[in-house]
Amino acid sequence: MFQPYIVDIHTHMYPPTYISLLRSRTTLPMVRTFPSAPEEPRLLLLESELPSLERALSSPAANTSGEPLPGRPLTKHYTDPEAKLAFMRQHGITTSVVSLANPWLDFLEDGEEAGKVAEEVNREMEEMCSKAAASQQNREGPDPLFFLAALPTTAPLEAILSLIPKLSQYAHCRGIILSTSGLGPSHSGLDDPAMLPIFHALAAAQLPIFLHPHYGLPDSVLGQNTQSKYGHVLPLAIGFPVETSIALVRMYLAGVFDTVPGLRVIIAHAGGVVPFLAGRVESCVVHDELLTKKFDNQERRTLWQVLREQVYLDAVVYSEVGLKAAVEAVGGVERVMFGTDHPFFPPVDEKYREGMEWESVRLNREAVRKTFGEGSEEERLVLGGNAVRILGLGSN
Ligand code: 5CU
Repeated sequence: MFQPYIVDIHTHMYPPTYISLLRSRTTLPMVRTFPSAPEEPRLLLLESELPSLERALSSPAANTSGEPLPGRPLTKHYTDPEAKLAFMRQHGITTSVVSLANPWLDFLEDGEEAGKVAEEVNREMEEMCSKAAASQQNREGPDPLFFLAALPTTAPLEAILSLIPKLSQYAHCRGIILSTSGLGPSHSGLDDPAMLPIFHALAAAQLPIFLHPHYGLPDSVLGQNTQSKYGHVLPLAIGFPVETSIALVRMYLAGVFDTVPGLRVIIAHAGGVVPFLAGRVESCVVHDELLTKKFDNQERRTLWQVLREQVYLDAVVYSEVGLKAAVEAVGGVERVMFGTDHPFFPPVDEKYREGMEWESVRLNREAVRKTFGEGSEEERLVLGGNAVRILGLGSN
């Protein structure tokens, strides 16, 4: 049977420093328990979870309405490296490139604290990767774990810039994870010119950005109380990928990719809606008075060109239609890499959590198999070959 080398480039954890921080908080993001389930800490991350938090707090004795408790269970998969490695073994994943999960350090208003937490989190990530490598010394091929570092986006610019070159000293760091928020607490976005020195520094250090959503879409679009009516479906399936798509297009329109040609960006969730809508973006640009003046249209690289030259996509889209669009958008299978989004999307039924294949992984793995053909060179590339090449996993 075909046994490919599988690399998971979209997989998260919360290291000890970060979890203690979440446990100490009473506003989002936070870890908290509820009287109806005191033994089950819950992880609360998203704005859309707030109405259900308020309801749970106003009738604390029981969860009488049948509505699930807010957030998601904080399972050991979020915190325990052994659980990550067991999940990998269970799903035939040979190497994982782990990143801090959302909302990273965006919420830390004290920039000095953000800087310290970033250093600790990144150090803990490296320690985890090194320990895993040491425990599997005799294996062939890349180490089991690598990581994408966290940046303290609310810290002063100089502090961020001084941290970036240090990341390359970590043997297992292969890039950074970044939200769409931009610098500071004001959500100025990634098209803010203040981001440019950071993009230059990342390009110089050859550290790609893994661009990941957290903020989604406002209630005016998702509807009030989306959580109690439709659970997490709208924020996660639509809000997240649309958020990332807008961030990428803002970077493109601001000329970030031309200003920093060495910048490389991996877009979560197969590029969101960009593969489907890039043509519409292009059409809007050439019909826009402001933008045609801003770009000299003779010189302008199209969004399609930028996608093919500076952008990679993960394959976390769960369907052949989405995967085919992703491959087309970036100009070939060589720029698409498998991922799972673990530990998010566990099987809902408690009794299936241990030892069973996760439906979320099965769906993604099956989409890759069906799109490229089992045992094909394309499948081999998407499942692992591309990640080893693009992220330099073969050496450390
Ligand atoms: O289930 C969720 O809320 C999430 C999340 O917050 N982040 C993520 O990467 N996937 C799912």
